[in-house]
Amino acid sequence: MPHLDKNLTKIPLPDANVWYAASFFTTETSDLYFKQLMEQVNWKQEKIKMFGKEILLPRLTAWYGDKSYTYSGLNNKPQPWLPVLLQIKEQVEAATGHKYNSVLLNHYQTGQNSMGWHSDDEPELGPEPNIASVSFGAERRFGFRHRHDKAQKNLYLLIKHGSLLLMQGPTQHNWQHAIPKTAQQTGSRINLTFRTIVG
Ligand SMILES: O=C(O)CCC(=O)C(=O)O
Ligand SMILES: [Mn+2]
Repeated sequence: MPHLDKNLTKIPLPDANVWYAASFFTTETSDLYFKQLMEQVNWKQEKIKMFGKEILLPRLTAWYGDKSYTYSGLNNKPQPWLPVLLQIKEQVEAATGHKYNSVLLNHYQTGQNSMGWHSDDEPELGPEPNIASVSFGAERRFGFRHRHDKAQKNLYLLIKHGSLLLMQGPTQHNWQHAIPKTAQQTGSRINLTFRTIVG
């Protein structure tokens, strides 16, 4: 299978450009980042409006970076970069060959926390967004679902502690992704998606 960086392997998904490195960070480094992010990030459970009703997001979130960003109707005012986030960003930029100016963080506290099917296709991400996704903590299933071609089967990856997943090119146009709930006993998982807000 083709390789981008020494660790990144291409996922065979048609109409997409997705790369994955299961052990992007060592276990030791991943344990340290997990602890620092748990303690230092300003985690909040946000309320969003859905069908005219206020609901709580089923996970904790935080937004850091240089630009604000509208997502699920929330205008996310960025918080200034933390040193740990800049450290991770630099390594991700070197491996993926892209620069990022923001990061959205998600903290899934149990298997009941989740992320519904969506594409990261907001206009401020530009026509072909580069989304670099780093995960620490519990392993969770990450699903891909084709947006237009019913013949394409869903694909599920088990996302590892210290891994990197890169979605680029036409991926967001053609596929949605999600973190489904699980009935299994699952500890905390933290995910960081590095993005570039244009304009
Ligand atoms: O937690 C994940 O792996 C996915 C996060 C995600 O899709 C997002 O933040 O847009
Ligand atoms: Mn996403």
